[in-house]
This record gives sequence, C-alpha cells and structure tokens, in this order.
Amino acid sequence: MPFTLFSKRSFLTLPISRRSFARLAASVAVIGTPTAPFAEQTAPALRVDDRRFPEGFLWGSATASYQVEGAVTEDGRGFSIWDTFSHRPGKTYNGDTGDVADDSYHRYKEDVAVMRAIGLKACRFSVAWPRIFPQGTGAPNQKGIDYYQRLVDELLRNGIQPFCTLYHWDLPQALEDKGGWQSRDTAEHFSHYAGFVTSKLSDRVKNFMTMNEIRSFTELGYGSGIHAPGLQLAAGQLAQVKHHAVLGHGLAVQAIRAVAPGVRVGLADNVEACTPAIEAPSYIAAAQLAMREENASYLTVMMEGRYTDLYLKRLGKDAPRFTAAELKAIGSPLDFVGLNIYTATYIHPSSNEAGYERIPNPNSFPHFMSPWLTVGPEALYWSPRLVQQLWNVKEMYITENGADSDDKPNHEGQVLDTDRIMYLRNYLGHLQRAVAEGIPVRGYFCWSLLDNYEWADGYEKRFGITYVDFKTQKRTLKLSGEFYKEVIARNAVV
Ligand code: GBH
Repeated sequence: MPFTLFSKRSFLTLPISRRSFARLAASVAVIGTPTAPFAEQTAPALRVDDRRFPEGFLWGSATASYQVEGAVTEDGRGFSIWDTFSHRPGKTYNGDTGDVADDSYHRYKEDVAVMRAIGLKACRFSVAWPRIFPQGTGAPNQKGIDYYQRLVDELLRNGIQPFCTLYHWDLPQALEDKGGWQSRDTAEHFSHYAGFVTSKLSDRVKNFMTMNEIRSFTELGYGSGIHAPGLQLAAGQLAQVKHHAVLGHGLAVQAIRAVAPGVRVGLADNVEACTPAIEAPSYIAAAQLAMREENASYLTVMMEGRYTDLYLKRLGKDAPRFTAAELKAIGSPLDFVGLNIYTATYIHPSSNEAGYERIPNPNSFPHFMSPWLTVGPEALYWSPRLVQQLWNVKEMYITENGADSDDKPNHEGQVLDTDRIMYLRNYLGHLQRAVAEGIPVRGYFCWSLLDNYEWADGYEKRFGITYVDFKTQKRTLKLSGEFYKEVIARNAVV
C-alpha cells in the first residue's frame, strides 16, 4: 500500500457516542472551558460532517477525444483540424501530435478500470466528429459509432455514468476547408451531427453537452491562432465566428431534443470566473456585473437569448450580424450548465460605465506549470453562486477543474504530486461551501483522468491524476489520484 497517508479512522470515523461526548464535555467544564464550543471544536465527526457533500453528489473525471484516443487513421476516421494543425512545423511543443496520445481507442477498457479503481461515478468523454462523419457531413461511419457504443457499454458495466460532449474541438478538416466556424453552414452541420450521435447513444447516455469551451476554440483557433485551425482573423470576423459557434450550440440543443426528448442537455463552458476580490457587498455586486458582461458572447447570450448592450456597443462596426430567430435558438433552455473552472478573475468595483474592473494578477501570483494556471480556489464557490443568481440556473456541474504539476516519478515509480492535492483540496473546499449553501451543483469532473495531449503544449504539460508513461502507455495512479479516491469514498473534502 504505497499510497496510504493516514488511517481513515483517525479522522472521519472515530466513534464518539453522544454519551461520551457529554462526559467529555462535562469533564472539560470542570476545568472551566465552555462546554459547547469545546465539543464543536474537537469532535472529529462534526468537523467532517461540515465538509461533506450531499448523498448522490456525482464524482467524475473528464477527457477529450483528440487528447486521449490516438488511432487517427483507424476504422475510417476522417481528419480533423487538429491533425492538420499539429503536423504543421512549429505549431506545437516539440512537434507533438495526437497521433497516438494515450491510445485510449485501444485501451479504453484499461482506462475504465482505472476509473473504477478510483471509485468514479461518472465519466465525461467527447465524441470525435470525424469518426462519425469523416467528411463532416454525408454518410455516417458505422465503425466510429461502434467505438463509442463499446466505450459507453464498458462504462455502464462498471457502474459509471457516461456524460457525452459532442464537440471538444476536433472539427472535420473537410468542413474547415469550406470555411469552418467562419461559415454559418458549420452550425447547421454541427446540429445534424449532434442529433445523429444522440440518436445512436441516447438509449444508454442520458447527459449530453453540446460543446466544450466555445471561448477557447474560437478565440485561440481563429483569434490568436495558437490552436487549430491557427487563424488570426480581424475583430469583426472573430465576432462572427463566435456567433456561429453559439448558434451551433443552440441548434444542436434543438436537434438533440427532437430525437431524444428524455435526455438532459447542457454544455461545458469555461466561464470567465469573475470573483470578488473581497467578500463585501460592493465587490460582490461588481463581480455579478462582471460575470454577465465578461461572458456576453458565450454563457450570457445562451442564458438570455441576447447580446448585452455594452458588448454590442463596444464592438461597434465589428458586432456580429444575427437574426432574431438565431438569438432564439441560441437561448434554447438547458437542463444544466457545466462550468470548466481553473482560475479566478478577480474583480473590484469601479465608477466606469461597466461598474467593475478586472484586477490583473501581480507577477508574484502563484501558478502551476502553465503560467496561465493561477491558483484561485474561491472561483469554485463564486462562479456557481453568481451564475445561479444571474440566471436562476437549476442544475450545474463543474465539468473541468485541475492543474498541471511537475510530475516526475520517484525511484519507486510513484508520483507524489502534493501540489496538485493542495490545489484540489482547496478548490473542493470552496465547492463544498457552495453546495452546503444550497447552490445546485450536482457533480464535479476532475480534469483529467490521464495525462494526455495538451493541445499546443503537446505532452509537456501533465494534467492527469493518473501518470502516463507515453513510451510504454503504462498508467500509474498519482498521489492526487489516491487523494481523489479518498474524497469520493468519504464524500467529503479530506
Ligand atoms: C481546458 O482548457 C480544455 O477543455 C482541456 O481540453 C484542456 O486540456 C484543459 O483545460 C487544460 O488546459 O497559452 O497562455 O494563451 C482550459 C482553458 C484556455 C487554458 C486557453 C489555456 C491558453 C492560455 N484554456 N489557455 S495561453
């Protein structure tokens, strides 16, 4: 048992009966300490109860097709924009591609066994569009469908609920060749694909997410160009790309509902996690304004069916062109909102037009291996709270949260990633606060089950709670995996 940190009994299950409590309290009272506060401070059972999640809270992990599957030329899969982009010299760290990745296309049973060993109750995975429609549209590829049916069956056999993301950035190259998300047609093709996959999986998958992180694939893919397809469009063109993407989401919601009225539909959004720098009324009010405005072209337009006035005003002539019918589709009601949260954006009140300002992180702000991954655990409390307050959302999930550590196996092959544990423990502590206050977060998906292909950062950055040796494909649970297992077993922050 290389990973045993401390005995379970020492903290959670120390048996203290009411009577022995009373005796203990009484004996303490003799030496002059007030009874009740002492009992509260020292009773382990009470302390852990305070850190518990409600029964049925869904503990999961997340991955994405291109980041784990490999097998890019197998069983009739078409090429995606990431195949093209990652093979272009100079676009990714070390020239790394997802050609093999975690080889999960072949090793999915092993991966599900890892999930089961951790005690996971849910698995968020994504479907590669070019496995289903190699050309983006036209004739479906049965072998691609078969793969996801096999994967889902394996999850269900192991008592793990599948949560299916339909688009985690692997757009068929054939569609990019026709304009990709610059073309409104892509939104229509996406909704058709989404309805088709739902029709093939909805007998066994009950939760679908249309898209992962619209902000990321539009702004990085078509704005800064650091992700596929690597374009750097002008502001007006980028605004139109973003509009087509949210339209694709809305049309997909409708297509999914049309083929499978019983399934639950949401998305995984990397909301700008606006967080009051100080927990005081003026800061909280400012953070709420910021949450709405900073997400104007993503979650806000999906929740409200309209772009904010300030968003359109600021863009001016670069504002997207849209119709009322499109906005209605974009605002299609959802069953849940998934939030991908890694960092906090700190906010303070301002007398400017918006009523708030973002606070830039000082250079000394702590972060993980990725410079962007600053540590802001309070985001896991404030984002669900503000999203619920703004839009009265009935159900939320944290669909991604995690960190990249400098993971190096020791002489025994263990990865003792205490910094990732620190990250997870602190974020979960704030999530627990949210849930304890009645904010309807129903589950949490750790990013990621496995070290995997971290897009432009290749295999350099490791986000797994399971270490992957990319030479041998050997999977080894990290210490953070053991930590997460303990969290799940006790349904509490430990
Ligand atoms: C998520 O993105 C993705 O859903 C997932 O696929 C990914 O593996 C995971 O997080 C970890 O990164 O290079 O300085 O311009 C998280 C949001 C947005 C974070 C883009 C990195 C690039 C910053 N990502 N960002 S920079």
